[in-house]
Amino acid sequence: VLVPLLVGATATAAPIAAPLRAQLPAPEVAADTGYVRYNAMIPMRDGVRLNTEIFVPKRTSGKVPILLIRTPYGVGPNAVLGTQPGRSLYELAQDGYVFVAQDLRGRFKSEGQFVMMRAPRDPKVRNAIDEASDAYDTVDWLVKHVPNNNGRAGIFGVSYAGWTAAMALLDPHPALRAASPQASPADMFLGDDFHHNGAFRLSYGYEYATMMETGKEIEPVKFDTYDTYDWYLKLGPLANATAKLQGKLPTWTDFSQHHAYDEFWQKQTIVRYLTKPLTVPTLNVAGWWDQEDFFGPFAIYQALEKQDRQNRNFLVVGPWNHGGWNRAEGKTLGKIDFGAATSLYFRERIQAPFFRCQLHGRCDAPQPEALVFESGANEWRTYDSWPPKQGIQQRALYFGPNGTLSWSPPAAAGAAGAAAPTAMAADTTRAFDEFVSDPNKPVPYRPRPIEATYDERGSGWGAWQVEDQRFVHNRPDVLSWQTEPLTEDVTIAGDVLAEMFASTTGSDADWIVKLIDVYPDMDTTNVKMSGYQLMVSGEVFRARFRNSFEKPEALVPNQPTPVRFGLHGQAYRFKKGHRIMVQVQSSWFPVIDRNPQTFVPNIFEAKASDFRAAAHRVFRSADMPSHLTLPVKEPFRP
Ligand code: PG9
Repeated sequence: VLVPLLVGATATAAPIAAPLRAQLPAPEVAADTGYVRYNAMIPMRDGVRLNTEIFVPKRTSGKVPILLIRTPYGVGPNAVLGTQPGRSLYELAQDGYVFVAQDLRGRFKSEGQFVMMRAPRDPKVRNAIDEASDAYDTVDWLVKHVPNNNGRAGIFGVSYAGWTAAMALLDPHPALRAASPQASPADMFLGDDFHHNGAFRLSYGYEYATMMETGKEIEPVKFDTYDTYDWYLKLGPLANATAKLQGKLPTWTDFSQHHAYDEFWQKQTIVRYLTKPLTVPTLNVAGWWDQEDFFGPFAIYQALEKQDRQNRNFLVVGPWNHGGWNRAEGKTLGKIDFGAATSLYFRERIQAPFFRCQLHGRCDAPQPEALVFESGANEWRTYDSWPPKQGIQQRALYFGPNGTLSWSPPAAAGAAGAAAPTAMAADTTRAFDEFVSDPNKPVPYRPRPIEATYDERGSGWGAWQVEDQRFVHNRPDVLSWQTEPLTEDVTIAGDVLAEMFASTTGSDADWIVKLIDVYPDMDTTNVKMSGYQLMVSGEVFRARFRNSFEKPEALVPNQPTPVRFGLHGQAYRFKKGHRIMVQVQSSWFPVIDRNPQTFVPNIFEAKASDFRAAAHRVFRSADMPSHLTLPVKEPFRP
């Protein structure tokens, strides 16, 4: 329910310094929110004005800091309703802030042109702009014009707004005293929304570009097919979408032209620019099951860490999906129960104290370097680095015969002392598992129907990464290996790595590897969860990029090739009685576009006839021991 705003200044409006009064439009008072609302078109250095909603608390005993969100999703006059009980700003509001929300260039009521993930400006070009300069100019204006502010500002936000918060760190205004980039993307080719390891995120890329670039406001795609798995399959090669869109979506045109990690993607990547000593205390936030931007927060945290001489850079990771820490209590995600209200904990005990300390100067206990939620154990843990170094063993978990998974490497075949083959030539004597991957019958990434990402009737998108993987287990095109039930808990903390040897009869392939916690066959603690297959980490790798993301290369048919990639970090406890499972497959449709499996220079130009079934092998011999490397916490008794 939206609260109507009363128009007109009242006696409760905060006093404004006389010379500035003329520059601010008349305030409007939101009847029962406790804030006075101002709207301002704030001028940037190039003259473009950005629509900004400013909410000044009516009852404060002194001056208060400013908290700024810069977003492409529309700010509206009701943004301050987020301060109501149960909403995401409630805990912050208890300390007293001027809340400010701003439309990015070209979005909603702001002037100028929107450019998706606008690359940082060239400092040599006079009056050049980017999100860092827009943040700077905004903070500068706010501290000079907003009534009752204490001269300190913080910037925060989730995802796109998290990225604008991170961008503000490239050229921070002296009044910017705290930042919290939350689920911020960092690299749209290597990770995050648009590609993972070079594999194109088709459904997300298509639906997001349409939603953002059809007009200045949000316009979700209107599908004529409810199950978008069918819609995307019927669409056929990506070239059909390019033809349909007729160049109307600049971001799609960029996808189709920049199919490898070229200058276009590289110059967008924020981490390249985070090269100055960090002056602004920064709280980086991520969710272990973030379906959109999981790569970014770690990449940004790590880049800032290199510049952090005074211990101002912090990391928080909870059991959340994209932005889940801002929604409700965070006790569950999909069917997974974390035993406590983790989102509420974050807002009350981490985020509010962080800004209180940096902006109000009232500090409680110091913020730990890395505060991460260990799912499975369902407890918060602190570390003095991430990934942690002490008390961690890197242990390989090997794929074995008959679907087994073990901590021991495969034994050499044949008589003891037989020379191991050295060349990676075609060799049928090695042990392997095989499946046929058919791009015309791709494996769905979540149970169908796959509703549109932003379907207003609800979508399984937000929790797809915690779906029970039994929906694909034992499909003929999904391999799996699992341990015996564990006799002790196994806890991991750090980065998970897939190190496989694989071949295809085709000349290109995608490899998807999933690390899974298999609940007990009969789980007496919660019988309905018996046998549940929870994906703990998972990632895709497009084999054409195995040697270089800049220069894709065809695979040699039938030749075993090393495939090595990260499944990202995790902090997870596999409990006694559970099993650890690995699944490997070659499609994740339609979140990942179909690999034609026939090498073509640009998959956006592949023809229908290029999409061909191929036999894929994963080797598990002594000389090609495919495995995952897990950061296992001590004590570890396999
Ligand atoms: N994941 C969204 C996004 C961020 C940046 C670029 C493109 C998409 C978001 O939730 O804002």
